[in-house]
Amino acid sequence: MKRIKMIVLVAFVLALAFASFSQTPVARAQKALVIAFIQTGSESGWRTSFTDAMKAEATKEGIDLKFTDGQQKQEVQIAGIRAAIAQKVDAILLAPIVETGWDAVLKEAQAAKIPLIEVDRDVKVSDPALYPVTRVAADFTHEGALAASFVATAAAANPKWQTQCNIVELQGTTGSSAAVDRAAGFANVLKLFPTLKIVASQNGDFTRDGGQKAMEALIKSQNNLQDICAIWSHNDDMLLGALVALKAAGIKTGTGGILTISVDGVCYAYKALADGDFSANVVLLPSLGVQAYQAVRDVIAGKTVPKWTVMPSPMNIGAGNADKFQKYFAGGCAGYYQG
Ligand code: GYE
Repeated sequence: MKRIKMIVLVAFVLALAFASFSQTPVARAQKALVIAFIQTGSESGWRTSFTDAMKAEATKEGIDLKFTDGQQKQEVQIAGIRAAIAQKVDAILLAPIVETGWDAVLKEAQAAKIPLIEVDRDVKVSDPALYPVTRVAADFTHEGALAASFVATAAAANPKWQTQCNIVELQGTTGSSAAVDRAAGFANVLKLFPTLKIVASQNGDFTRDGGQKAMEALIKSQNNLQDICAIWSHNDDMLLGALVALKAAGIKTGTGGILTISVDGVCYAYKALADGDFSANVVLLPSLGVQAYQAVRDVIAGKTVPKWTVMPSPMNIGAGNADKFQKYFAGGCAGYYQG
């Protein structure tokens, strides 16, 4: 009897050992990375493409992505971060709507030892120790500088604007790093060109509707834009909205008209470039998923990560390049962005 008991016990121990030996690596490999992605909302075509790209890449990489739509409200984003902390996710990706007001919740994420990584816009913190572990984003200041360089070059080439180029500006969400940095980059370059001047700015909140309303106001306040040389818009959607107002007022932009430049490179912007309504465009890639998820893995693995992974922002010039842009909207802009 004792012997039988002994055999049963040995068999049981062996079975347990075999089970743990054969299952642990499998179980470990199957444990998906759980990442919370706290998005600003869905204000623009670029934003929607960015959300779609983050989700698609997560699926491809087997990541369990917990998505929060911030609905353009910082409180909703903060609540999303707190929920992610409570869920004990592996990491949090934040696209902050505005720069300030994050100190408390960043402290909470740090206390919970959950790495928080920025994608897209930036934050400003009162204590550098609170700054997110790393950031994956384009350089918005550079984008603004590129836009101003385009206006300076194009104005210099046109006898009408060589001596004076008055610019109107459509600004993105107040307090967002995308609006603040783009405005600063543009202003930096403008300082070098005394004949170039921003004569009026209007906020369009990065939306089409906002851009249209802002342009309607500018058309009224700026004498039907008669003395305006260029329109500088912090994103494509506002300029696309503005185009509705401009066309209704019979004001020509792009080829043979007021210069325009905006940032993003959504599908409809390529169409406007090809149609001669937009003059130029700075491209912002929405596909930040690969770099963002790699950053999460690196941080979790304890690797040293750069403070900022800068994504490229090339520029497209409309004139003479219509054929080159066809491929972007050949499908009818069904998915909005086809870049
Ligand atoms: O250009 C705009 C969006 O934060 C850089 O936000 C981003 C900007 C983008 O709504 O379309």
